[in-house]
Amino acid sequence: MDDIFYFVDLPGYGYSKMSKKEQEQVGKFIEQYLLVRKEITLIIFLIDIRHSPSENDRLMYNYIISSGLPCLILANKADKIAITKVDDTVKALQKELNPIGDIPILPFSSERKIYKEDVWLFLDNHLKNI
Ligand SMILES: Nc1nc2c(ncn2[C@@H]2O[C@H](COP(=O)(O)OP(=O)(O)OP(=O)(O)O)[C@@H](O)[C@H]2O)c(=O)[nH]1
Ligand SMILES: [Mg+2]
Repeated sequence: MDDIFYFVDLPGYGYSKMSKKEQEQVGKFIEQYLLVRKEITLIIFLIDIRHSPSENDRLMYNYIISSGLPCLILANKADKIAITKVDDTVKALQKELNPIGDIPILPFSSERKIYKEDVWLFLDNHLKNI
């Protein structure tokens, strides 16, 4: 992005139709990548705003925490719920996943521009402080 930083999209576990063996290989790759790549300054972890964190979400969340890397959680697909419910839903997710509140959760939607602004603000701020 503007020769300043990279977004690196890692494979997820949601929609990917992989065999068990492939999943294991991908898991090892991600583990290695997060361990070896010293330039990583932030993990952006996308979850679905419509559901309580799944078992996989919790595994991934715990893994990210144990990596010690800074993390921003995005509650994605915010366009799929009523706009009036977004703030309370994000608060509920925060309580469920990170009650201490040291890992921020922001609403997001690939479809709605309104949620992008706060994410850019967060990223600007984060990049300024590393
Ligand atoms: N309505 C809506 N649909 C979305 C949003 N984000 C992603 N999707 C849809 O969700 C599906 C999966 O999106 P992907 O971007 O492939 O999800 P992913 O997390 O990268 O999937 P994996 O990497 O395979 O785990 C697609 O059909 C997208 O169009 C969103 O903010 N709103
Ligand atoms: Mg993907």
